[in-house]
Amino acid sequence: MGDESTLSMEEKIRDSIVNFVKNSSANRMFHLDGSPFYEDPLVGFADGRDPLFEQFKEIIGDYHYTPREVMETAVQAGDDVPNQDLDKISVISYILPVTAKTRKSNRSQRHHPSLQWAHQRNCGERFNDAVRDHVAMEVREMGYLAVAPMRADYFKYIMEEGPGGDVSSNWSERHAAYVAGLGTFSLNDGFITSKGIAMRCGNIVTNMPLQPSDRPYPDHYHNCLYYREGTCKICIKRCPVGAITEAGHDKQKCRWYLVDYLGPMLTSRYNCDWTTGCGLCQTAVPCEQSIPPSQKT
Ligand code: B12
Ligand code: SF4
Ligand code: SF4
Repeated sequence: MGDESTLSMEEKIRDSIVNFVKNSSANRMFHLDGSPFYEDPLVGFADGRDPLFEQFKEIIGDYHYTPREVMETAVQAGDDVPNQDLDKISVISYILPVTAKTRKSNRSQRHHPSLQWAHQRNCGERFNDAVRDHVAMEVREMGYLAVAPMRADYFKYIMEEGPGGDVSSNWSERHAAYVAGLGTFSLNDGFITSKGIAMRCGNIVTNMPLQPSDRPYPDHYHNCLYYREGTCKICIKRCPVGAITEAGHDKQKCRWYLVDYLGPMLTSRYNCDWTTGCGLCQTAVPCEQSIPPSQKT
């Protein structure tokens, strides 16, 4: 971190996110031992007019917002910041890596998440909301529009009925993280970053001009060993309900297990009413904490 006056906008934003995650008293497992939910974040920037955002209307669905639509909605809503110019649009993207302690606690699990993982999924996501709000507020204080799409009242989940129906949303934070060069997707659908797959993430869309980060990966599956070299597939064995196969991730099966089965089950096991995930495909796998090295000898 450098002298505040000589820092670029990108460095200021990166420092602000890193410092907030490092120092916030909300980044604490307050129901357990008070240790952090997340380690030092990764931060990247995307050009909001990158053609990939338009392609996501095909890849994800026409309901998926582009950064331009996010900004236009903010202007139409009468946002009163001084700079309403939409010539430049940027997406700030960050990754919150789950701590080594929580990851370790989930590695030996076979059916349901550890208490630490469940706490991280539920209350850690409330901290993630605080990060989204903090960054949006800082950028607005610098005089620019700033919206965290997941905090907007129009954010919604898309649930298609029936077998094979898609489970999606109108703003995918991982797709924006891909455009910002922070990682790639994988066989189990999880997003693998340089700090691994065990993470949560967030985005803020702004009209502040920011230099886009490099996208170092040749395709959107590169960090997964199965897609890169046909090896691994360890996440298939980790999934307790068979939601992962060589054909990919069955979101309906996964969602049923996480929401309909684990929700009530954890209430009786851990005496809490948390929204949870099992995260077994994110732990005890070669991509848990880094981009996995080749398994070919
Ligand atoms: C709906 C949702 C779910 C659904 C569906 C997940 C899904 N894959 O979409 C269910 C309930 C199953 C779910 C489960 C979990 N979730 Co969830 N979920 C979301 C949510 C709210 C929206 C996801 C979304 O919009 N998906 C859109 C669809 C289209 O994405 P997709 O199908 O995976 O995308 C594929 C295609 O687009 C394809 N693709 C095809 N062509 C191309 C071309 C290009 C160029 C690109 C880039 C991609 C691409 O690549 C992708 C992978 O195959 C996000 C938060 C958010 N707003 O982003 C969190 C989020 C994805 N979940 C997260 C987590 C942590 C989990 C769980 C681990 C639960 C837990 N905490 O323990 C499990 C993991 C399941 C898994 N193996 O992925 C994290 C991501 C963690 C990670 N490493 O990826 C997110 C981002 C929450 C957050 N803010 O941090 N989740
Ligand atoms: S466990 Fe292996 S196959 Fe599964 S997502 Fe990670 S690298 Fe890919
Ligand atoms: S989150 Fe759990 S149920 Fe869903 S795919 Fe991963 S291991 Fe399977």
